[in-house]
Amino acid sequence: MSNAQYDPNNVFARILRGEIPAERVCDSKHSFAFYDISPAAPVHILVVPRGAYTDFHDFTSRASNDEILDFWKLVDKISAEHSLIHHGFRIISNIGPDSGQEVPHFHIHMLGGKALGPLLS
Ligand code: DGP
Repeated sequence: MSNAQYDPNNVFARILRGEIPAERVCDSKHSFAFYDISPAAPVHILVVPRGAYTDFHDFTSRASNDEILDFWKLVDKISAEHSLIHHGFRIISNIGPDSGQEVPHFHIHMLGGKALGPLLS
């Protein structure tokens, strides 16, 4: 996906603008983390950049180094503060149509809180 296709009214853009509520986990200068509305594991956190990026490729190719570092540092901070790092956890990002990406604003899923089993089971 290219940024030309970015929909400024996608649900995560609306959460970032405060137009619809979300259960905040934590945030940083360039990134925001909140709980998934339909959790697939006991801990299911979504992390998004504040900037308008459609997916992982769009983010990685267009975001500044500061934004990219801020994003992954926040992921690491959450993994430590939510005890995910001690027992293990999974990071997933759906990218484009074949992945089933529903929300066209780059995000990662942080899943944990139980033994997750094989990825494709
Ligand atoms: P994906 O398929 O990777 O685009 O996953 C989108 C996720 O976003 C999905 O797990 C459900 C979650 N989600 C969708 N709408 C909302 C919402 O309004 N609030 C929150 N917190 N999560 C949402």
